[in-house]
Amino acid sequence: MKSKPLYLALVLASMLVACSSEKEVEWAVSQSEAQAPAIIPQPQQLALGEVTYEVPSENQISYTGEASASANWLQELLSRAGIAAGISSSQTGGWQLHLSDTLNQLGEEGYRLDISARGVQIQAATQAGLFYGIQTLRQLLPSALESGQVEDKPLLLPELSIEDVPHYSWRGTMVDVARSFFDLEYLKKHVDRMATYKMNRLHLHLTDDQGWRIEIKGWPKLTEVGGDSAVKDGRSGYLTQEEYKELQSYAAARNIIIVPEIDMPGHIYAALRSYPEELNCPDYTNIAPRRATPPEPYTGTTVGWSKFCLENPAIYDFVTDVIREMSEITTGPWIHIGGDEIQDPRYEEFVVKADSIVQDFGKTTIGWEEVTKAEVSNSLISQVWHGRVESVVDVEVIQSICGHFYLDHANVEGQEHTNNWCKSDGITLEEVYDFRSEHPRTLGVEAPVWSEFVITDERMDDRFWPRSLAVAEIGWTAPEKRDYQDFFQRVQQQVNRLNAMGIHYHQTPGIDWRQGERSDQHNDVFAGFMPE
Ligand code: TNX
Repeated sequence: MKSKPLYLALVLASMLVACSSEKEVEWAVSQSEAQAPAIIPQPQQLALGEVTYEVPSENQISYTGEASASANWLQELLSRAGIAAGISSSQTGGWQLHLSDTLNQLGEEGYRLDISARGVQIQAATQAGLFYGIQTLRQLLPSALESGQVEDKPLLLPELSIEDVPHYSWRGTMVDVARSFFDLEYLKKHVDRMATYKMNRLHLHLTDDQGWRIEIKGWPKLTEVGGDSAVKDGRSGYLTQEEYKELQSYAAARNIIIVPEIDMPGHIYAALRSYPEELNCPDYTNIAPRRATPPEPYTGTTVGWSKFCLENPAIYDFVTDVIREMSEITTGPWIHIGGDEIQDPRYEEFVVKADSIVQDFGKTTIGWEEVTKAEVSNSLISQVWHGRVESVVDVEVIQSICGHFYLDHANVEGQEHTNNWCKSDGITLEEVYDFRSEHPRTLGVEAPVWSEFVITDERMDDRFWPRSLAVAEIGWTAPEKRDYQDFFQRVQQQVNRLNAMGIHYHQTPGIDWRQGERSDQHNDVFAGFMPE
């Protein structure tokens, strides 16, 4: 152990002599990371000690309970820091993972992290809690680890004690893969990044007028025909069920649950085009105004003009088959039925039936807030996006209110290729951060990126980052602990990590983005890793 004054003096001295050498400047930066943790999302309680723990050369990870997967994660993190550590289930070892249901006060996802002269201990009641303790530890290590650059010098950790429990259980993002397709590789990257900041729900908007992106074995033309189109200049394609399941396992290992959305009864042209006979009314009266007629694809961006032929009972066979297959391949408890932006006298009847079909397959329904105009079951979860629907049911809500969370809107006023219907001057980092929920039944928050104009991976990165850092903190940190100025400072201290990770973030004005060079590839300490 080094005492703090001595340690500070060393850092300062190295900074003074470092100006001549870039390598030593980096040294000072990463040491100060160890000294002043700038964690996002902000932990609920953090007590910083006086001293710094120097990781010894011999290391051992020990675990209790069913924590062997967590031991694998920690071993991987340490090995990326150049530290070889064995794993044992004894109680000795400088790295201890303690899983026990006597820690129930930490809830489903909370953890305690203690770093002292005796070593590092993470405790939780669940694997998810241990995973998040490890993510916090990761943020205490030099960001260069993300890109695999092990520095040849002792690893220092600050003496501290953290007790941390999330404010909301739902901390999500949504990727619209329907207007423009995003493939398995991109979605895994996105999952890696979400996990770093303790986000836990990935909603996939799988279907819309422009494309159908999930294989349904009983209705193969959905992807053969409907998967082969996209918004103008966008990417077509689809996920096979195998790819969907692979993403789902990859995400589950990182405590992220996939929430699949099949948007119905509107936003459905890709399906109408794939099965024109089965799903349309005679003369296509269900497509109005007629923006496209099967077999033409639709490549525009207008919404609200297509729907199923709701008076045709056969559409319910289709809906049942699709929801059955989605339920079979989905391990999470939810199926999202969309339900937005459509007028029809039979709309409410449809939504009530679709909700009950989802429940028949053992899942819980989510819908965009319009579905609460209908007498749906009280287990349904409403996703609020404009806040104008007067709900006739008392249900839990996910907050995606567009003026804070629609990240397809501009980062700064006038940014090209953005939607602007909700807020014409864009949504700044601070405006995202300022969200506070007044709804007593708020499950949490979710930020969508719609892909009418987001047709490349770089643009998707640009819309999500750094604003997702604000979403992550709103989701995790108690409202009374949130402070924008403090958050902003911590974002500044994440820059070198975002750069090392190769995220194509938006260069939000006011932040100095020049710390380290942005890697030109996806890096993540845990990229591709799966515990045994
Ligand atoms: C509204 S939000 C939509 C989407 C668009 C988005 C563009 C919602 C349920 N519907 O269809 O892509 O605005 O910002």
